[in-house]
Amino acid sequence: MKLVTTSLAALVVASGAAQACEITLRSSDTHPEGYPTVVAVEAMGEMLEERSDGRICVEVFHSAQLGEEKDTIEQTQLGVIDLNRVSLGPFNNIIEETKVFSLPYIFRSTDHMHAVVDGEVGADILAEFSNHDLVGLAYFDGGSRSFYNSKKPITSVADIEGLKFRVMQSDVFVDMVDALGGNATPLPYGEVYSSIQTGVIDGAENNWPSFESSGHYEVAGYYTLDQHLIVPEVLVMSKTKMESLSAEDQALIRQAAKDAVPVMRDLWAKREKASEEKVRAAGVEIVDDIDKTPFIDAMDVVYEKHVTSDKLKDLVTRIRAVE
Ligand code: GTR
Repeated sequence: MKLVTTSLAALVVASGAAQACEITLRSSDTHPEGYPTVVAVEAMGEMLEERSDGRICVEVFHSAQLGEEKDTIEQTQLGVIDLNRVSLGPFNNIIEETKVFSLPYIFRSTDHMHAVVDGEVGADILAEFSNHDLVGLAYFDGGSRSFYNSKKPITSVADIEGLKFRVMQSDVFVDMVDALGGNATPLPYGEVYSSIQTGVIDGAENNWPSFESSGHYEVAGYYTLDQHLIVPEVLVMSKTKMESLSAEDQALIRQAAKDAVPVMRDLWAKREKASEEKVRAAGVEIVDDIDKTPFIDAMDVVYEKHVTSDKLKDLVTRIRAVE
């Protein structure tokens, strides 16, 4: 009996080895292991592996192992990286249409953002990636972003005056901080912690999970929930890589990416709460009763500067019309 069990186990191992991945998609993420975006792409990989009988696998390189977002986007366009989970922000200077999702206060809530990205506008913007050597596969959550800094609690727009904030590498965000009276410094995510620590910048802006997982809360003890941005994130694929695969495999990848979205949303909601608890417990001073109206009003200049073409104007109108 023992013999049979052993040989069965050996058979399972052997067949596992025989079905080694024929295609391994290398995927980039700036976030650490266990972060919702990382886990969601791993979940997508598990679905793909199962549905392709072990032929297609995904290997997630977390913690910016493959580089900072701006560089990994270029590498994905070149086909050096196969999959990339990134914020839409760093795409703004490359794919104009993505700007509309990076406009301050464009989304009324996370539910509104979900309704937009899950609908026609979301599909239209995802389709734009194919004009830039990429395939847009799915939208992930990026929560709402707010300002944090090492100097003082921000209780009104006036408090932002003269403070230096890191922003993602997009002109929209530079203009957003300028419009509030602050100074914007576009920097890669990985440089934010040390830049705050050494006083090169006073702060940055992000959502609860990023503020927490990056450790920025350790060096920036004031967080004001002005929620100026809800920027969706995207999972993109190299177009060259996608087109090198059979139609069946392409469909499997698209479907697995879609199926990873609810997994992601569930993980995100849980992590937002856990990160908030951790940051509050660490003693960060949180301003959560800020009057957002003056912040919203100050953004008119950002819209005037960036929403100039009929195409973008139309997209903004369509986003606002979504219930
Ligand atoms: C995070 C986002 C990352 C990255 C980062 C940043 O919220 O998930 O993709 O864009 O912000 O500020 O650079």
